[in-house]
Amino acid sequence: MEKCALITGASSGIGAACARALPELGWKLVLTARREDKLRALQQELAGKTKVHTVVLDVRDGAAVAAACAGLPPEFAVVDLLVNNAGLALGLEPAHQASLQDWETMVDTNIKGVMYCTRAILPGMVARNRGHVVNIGSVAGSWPYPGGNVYGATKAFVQQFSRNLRADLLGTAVRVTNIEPGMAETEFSKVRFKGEDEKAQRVYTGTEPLRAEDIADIVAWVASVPARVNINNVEVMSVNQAWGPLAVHRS
Ligand code: NDP
Ligand code: 8X3
Repeated sequence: MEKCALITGASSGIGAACARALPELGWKLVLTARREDKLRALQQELAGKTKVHTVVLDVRDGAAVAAACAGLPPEFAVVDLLVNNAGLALGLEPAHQASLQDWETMVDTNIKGVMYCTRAILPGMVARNRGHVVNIGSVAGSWPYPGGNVYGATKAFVQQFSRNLRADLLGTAVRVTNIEPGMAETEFSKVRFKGEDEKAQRVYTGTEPLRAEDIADIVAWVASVPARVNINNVEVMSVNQAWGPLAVHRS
């Protein structure tokens, strides 16, 4: 039986890689993002591999999320895997110089978007007593770094929300996983630095970061383990990334 996965932010990076990885495991797909052309291209690429339904959706719009999830065509209406992947970082300025608008966009996307999508899909999972919510958090949710201020805080929300979902869902067969990647080469830095391509590219120069496919493989794995197993969280970095020492200011 084909099961249905709904992926937010499927138009690039990790979300698109998940869309490419899941069909091999028998998943049909609902792909959502704001960029319709990218969704359509991916739908065409996957034709013949699985059934794909696309929905142009801005996860910041709670009413639109609720309507989209309630209005899925019957063939895609039973979502057994929700991948809350849509998200972004904007800017790397220290808190006293950062843009308040950027902060609001990150909160609206990374926090409220995850809330809206989860709240729309989860009741069906609980009613059927099966399903899996996979959130794409970040190492930034656990580990601070200069300029990570609100972005890291949104991912800390995702981490604790994931744990609290598990607490609420105890006694059901619905699973929750938070995947916490480190640096992965996607459109992430291009978005963070608002199209400053050279600055974005410098993030990855001279190193080998994670690839979107590496995270998609983990999504596929956590969704494939036996139903009795819940992978709570997976923190993953490139072998070229690790923690730094605590910083000390000396005058
Ligand atoms: P990309 O920029 O390549 O992809 C981000 C995706 O999110 C795009 O498909 C974009 O689609 C979508 N998106 C952004 N805002 C919205 C919105 N308001 N509504 C709907 N979709 C939206 O970056 P990544 O693939 O790297 O990012 C995916 C997730 O992984 C994010 O949550 C990110 O925080 C997380 N992550 C990334 C890491 C990295 O180093 N790359 C490391 C750790 C976590 P569109 O613009 O078409 O709407
Ligand atoms: C993305 C990883 O280190 O750029 O979440 O915040 S990092």
